[in-house]
Amino acid sequence: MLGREALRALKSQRKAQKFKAMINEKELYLITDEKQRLYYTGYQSTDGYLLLGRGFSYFVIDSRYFHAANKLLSKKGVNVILGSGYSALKDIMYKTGCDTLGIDFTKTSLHEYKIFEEAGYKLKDISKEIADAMRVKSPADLRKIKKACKIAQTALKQLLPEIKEGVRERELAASLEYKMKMLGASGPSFETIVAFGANAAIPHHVTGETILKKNMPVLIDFGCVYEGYCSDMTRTFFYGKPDKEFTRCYNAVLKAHEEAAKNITDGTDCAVADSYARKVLEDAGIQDHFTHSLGHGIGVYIHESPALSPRGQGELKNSMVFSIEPGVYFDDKFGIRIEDTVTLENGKVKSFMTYTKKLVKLK
Ligand SMILES: [Mn+2]
Repeated sequence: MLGREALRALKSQRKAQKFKAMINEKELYLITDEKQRLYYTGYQSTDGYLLLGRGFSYFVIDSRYFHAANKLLSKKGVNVILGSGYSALKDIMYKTGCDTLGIDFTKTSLHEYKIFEEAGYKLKDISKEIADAMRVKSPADLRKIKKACKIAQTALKQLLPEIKEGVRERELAASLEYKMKMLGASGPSFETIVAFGANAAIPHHVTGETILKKNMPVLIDFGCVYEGYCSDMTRTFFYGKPDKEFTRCYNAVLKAHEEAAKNITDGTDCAVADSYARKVLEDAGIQDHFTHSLGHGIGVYIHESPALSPRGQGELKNSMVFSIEPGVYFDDKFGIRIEDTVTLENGKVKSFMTYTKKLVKLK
């Protein structure tokens, strides 16, 4: 009987099989990026590379990981080779009669590029193929993302009593990251953003020494990594009593979020998805303050394909995972963003977040 780890690896292997159908004879796709390796093999390592050919695959890994990787992947039909550097790649190219090497140009250094060029291989950029294939998540991927979302939300709830007058942005961020790790995350999925007052008007404010005072918005954008998969979430609280303008803008952003979640379905064009939210903010007369796109894919990377933006390409499909995060920003005043990590299930948006999106006033 297969253990849990082996079953996981088998499922990941199916992804590689699907991907391999696109590969032409004489082509070998090289996957070197750590997160892409994890996505395609289900095996986590800081080194090594995966080679996918038509009907075969190799995983080249050094002695630190060889035994564990071999145990896990060889019974799934992956040829696990002990080695480091690109001499094994050369052997495999020769042995399989391949003359074209598919590499991800966005993940390849000039140094590596020169090595492949000097070896005489025909080179082909496969960055788009890789990113496109990674848009769709397996049930195992979805479970990990769900858990990463659950950890983030639980940590946020635990943080609420600490949002008090006199606290610094930096202190809240550190506490939130500590809580996520205590709850089982390997770490934050990006540097936690805590922004008080006018700092919230900067969409990616650098968390600092600002002290919380009465009547300030508190924007927290954060997430964590669980078994290699990310979560992403933003909530904007108000510490004290918000004025009418803040409340009006908050409700418009909330409505923009809800409209997008309600209307996006299997097959929705990425640019159209963005327009659902933009239209609501237009009706509220604050569309010029929505200065970024509606969302982005989430998986082993915190930001991945597809982009839900006016220039977004492709369609949203079942089992994709992405963020819905409309926001508005008023310089020197305040900013508001409401973000959930969601998936598409049976043509409907299903949020991984259960935490309220309504305006929470803290005191
Ligand atoms: Mn995000």
